[in-house]
Amino acid sequence: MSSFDPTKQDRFTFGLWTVGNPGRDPFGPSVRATLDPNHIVRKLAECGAAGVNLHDNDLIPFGASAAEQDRIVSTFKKTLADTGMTVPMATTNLFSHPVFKDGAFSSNDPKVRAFALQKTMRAIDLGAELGARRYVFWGGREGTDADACRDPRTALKRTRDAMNFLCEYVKDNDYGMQFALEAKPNEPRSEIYLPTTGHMLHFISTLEHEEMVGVNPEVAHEVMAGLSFAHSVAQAMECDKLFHIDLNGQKMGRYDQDLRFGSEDLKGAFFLVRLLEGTLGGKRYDGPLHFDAHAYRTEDEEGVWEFAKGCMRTYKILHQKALAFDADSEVQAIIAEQKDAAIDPLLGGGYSAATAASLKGMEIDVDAVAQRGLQYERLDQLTVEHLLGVRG
Ligand code: DIG
Ligand code: MN
Ligand code: MN
Repeated sequence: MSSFDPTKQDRFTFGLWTVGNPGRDPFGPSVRATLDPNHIVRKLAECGAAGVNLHDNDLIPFGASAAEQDRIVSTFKKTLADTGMTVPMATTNLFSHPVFKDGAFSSNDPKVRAFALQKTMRAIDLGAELGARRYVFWGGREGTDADACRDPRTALKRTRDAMNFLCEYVKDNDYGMQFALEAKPNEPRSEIYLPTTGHMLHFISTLEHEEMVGVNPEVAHEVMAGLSFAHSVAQAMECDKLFHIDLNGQKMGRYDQDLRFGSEDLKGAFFLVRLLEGTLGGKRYDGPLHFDAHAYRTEDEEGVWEFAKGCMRTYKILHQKALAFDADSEVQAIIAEQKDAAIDPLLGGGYSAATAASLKGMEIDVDAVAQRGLQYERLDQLTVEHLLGVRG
């Protein structure tokens, strides 16, 4: 057993739809057979994952009878028990069926909005039955192609009404679930409402039960928006709203690639793991580490499991590198908090007229301060050398 072999304590999870992705894309059909959910659970357990996540229709075919659903769920629960795998997160597929072609909660058609609530309540029931404590909402179709189709403020109000209603549903049934909202800027719609984690964080503050609602940032989605994923996650952590996370890899300026974690921007992945694991100080993230990613279309089933193992192994390698980096005395010296006995008491302690007078009257030699070199070239070289394995 190497120190990079995943264990249940690592809290790694995969969605049924991730390793179950049959390799279909807009330019070609599936290249792999559809995998049975129970087979997926057993194989993920073998790979060292701790849990599996699901959309309702990843497990229960759309339109299945109640008897069919009971049979499927009963078999699935037995597989979970046999393998010790858990279901930390559940979600609703509100994007595949054509009825959602113009959105779900934000649709102009009240019948669609009603069906979206019905489908989500049933999926929440399923998630609760499987033990999920987090419920993700990804509004893949909540957006526009022809932007004149609705006032964007109306879309936000409809989404808020749905979130408020569903928070009440969870409270009414005492499910003890938290909601995690997942942003994406575009694809499959030209524009998706609430396109980044930052937009979601503000939206959450407008909800009736904002304490129940956080975010589920995804690497690929913030990178698609041209943003630093680690900075988006840091803002969510700083306000205690990182309720879940979707890890994967993404090239800047591409469609949503959902690549193996760490397979593209290694430095970005390193700074993310450093943040989540708290090696730089501050609170660490202790929720599920979910890989919302899939194998290349070139792969057979064996390649899919290599993909899954690679996601987890790279995360653990980067965690070890982050520990070494933040234990490096030269790194520590460069990033150490600068102290100033005269100024520190005046900053961050709030306002007073005396503090204002002291700051206004303070003599600061700005030219001397401006001349100071910050050693960031050395710091980034140290970062690169830790990543390249020649230091640490
Ligand atoms: C896409 O990134 C979305 C869907 O796969 C799912 O609804 C959500 C949960 O991870 N991510
Ligand atoms: Mn994605
Ligand atoms: Mn996702």
